[in-house]
Amino acid sequence: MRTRTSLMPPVEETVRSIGQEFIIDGEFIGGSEIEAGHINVTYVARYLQMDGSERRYILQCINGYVFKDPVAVVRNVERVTQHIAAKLEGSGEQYLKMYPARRGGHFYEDAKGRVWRCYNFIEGCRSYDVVESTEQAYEAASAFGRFQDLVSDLDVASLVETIPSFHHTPMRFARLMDRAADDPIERLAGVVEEVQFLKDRKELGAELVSMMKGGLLPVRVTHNDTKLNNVMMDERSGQAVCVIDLDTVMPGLAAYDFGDLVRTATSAAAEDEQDLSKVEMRMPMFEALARGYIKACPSLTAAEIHSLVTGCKVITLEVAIRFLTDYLEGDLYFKTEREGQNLDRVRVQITLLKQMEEREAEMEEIVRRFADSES
Ligand code: ADP
Ligand code: GN1
Ligand code: MG
Repeated sequence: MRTRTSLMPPVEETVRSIGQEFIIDGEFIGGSEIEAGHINVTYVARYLQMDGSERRYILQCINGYVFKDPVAVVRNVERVTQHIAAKLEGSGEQYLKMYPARRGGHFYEDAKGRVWRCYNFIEGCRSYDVVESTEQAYEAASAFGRFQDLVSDLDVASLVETIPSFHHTPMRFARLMDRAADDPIERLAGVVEEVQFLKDRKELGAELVSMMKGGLLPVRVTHNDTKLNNVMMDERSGQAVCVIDLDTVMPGLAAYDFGDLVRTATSAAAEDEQDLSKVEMRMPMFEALARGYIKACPSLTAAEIHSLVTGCKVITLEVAIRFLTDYLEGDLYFKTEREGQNLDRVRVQITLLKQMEEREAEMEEIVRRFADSES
């Protein structure tokens, strides 16, 4: 005899069966996939509550190719979410929390060894892939600055490096050079110009790492993946509500977080835009980001503030290197929907980096102005 649930579409059936592994309230009424994000597989699950209302949860399968130790990722996220919850409990604000699994802990490992976790759904919000206004840029920067401030008293040693050397740009560069040398799937011929552009910036790639090694920049708990679409914004008021995607929260530099935010929240073009004339480093957006970030994170030192513009260039370079490496390796790391998408992403980053280089003095001037007004 066929059960009722086996007639469900495959996605619904997956969501229902994974949802059963967590201690969450209500009766399952539906589920669907969320396409945003390049790394994990993310589902939203809907549950009917006793009082007739509906509650949503996020069920997420941690990418085992990207995170070699997904259980360590869950442990880090436990530490960070508990640290933040202790500060925000009772405030009325929405913050991220993981639900316990029936078999203990905050994760479920399925028969294929994939690790799943369950989060509360941040309600009344949405995330954006492309920034729409300076107000939105300001909100996103305030949210990431505030996040950094909330975890500034969390011991860096209590977190493991979920991806070792994640922002070690010279190591990323070396891997790209290796792939350019062995050209495993014969894609090099089509990207010679891009490889050369990145090669010419080898020294830039080493700047933050050497400042960190020289003790010039403090290592703190950072988010490390501060893309615009990793902050949930209130659908009505437009205010930033909650920072998500905590898988790479680990020891890092403020410049990484500010840099990635600027990379993703200044241009009007999507990260994989094919019409490069749309890619633009818009100074009003940059200004709003610098203002929001510096204001929300008063613990930034003068040296950290001074490193922010370098962070923008280094992170944009680093992400270009990573996209190109993945393209040469056969698109194994970042989710892609079409052939050449990683290469399109590379070209957008290169275009953006060229503009940052041209406008560097202007960017420095803006940062200086906000730093002075906050001190
Ligand atoms: P990835 O690592 O693949 O980027 P994310 O954790 O960023 O995964 O999740 C992908 C998308 O799912 C986000 O951009 C957001 O739109 C949505 N999402 C993730 N977590 C939540 C949440 N707790 N509440 C609401 N939406 C969420
Ligand atoms: C990935 O997970 P997501 O989509 O927020 C990646 C980031 C890259 C970004 C580029 C764990 O971010 O490092 O900057 O894609 N996350 C991981 O869009 O590698
Ligand atoms: Mg994400």
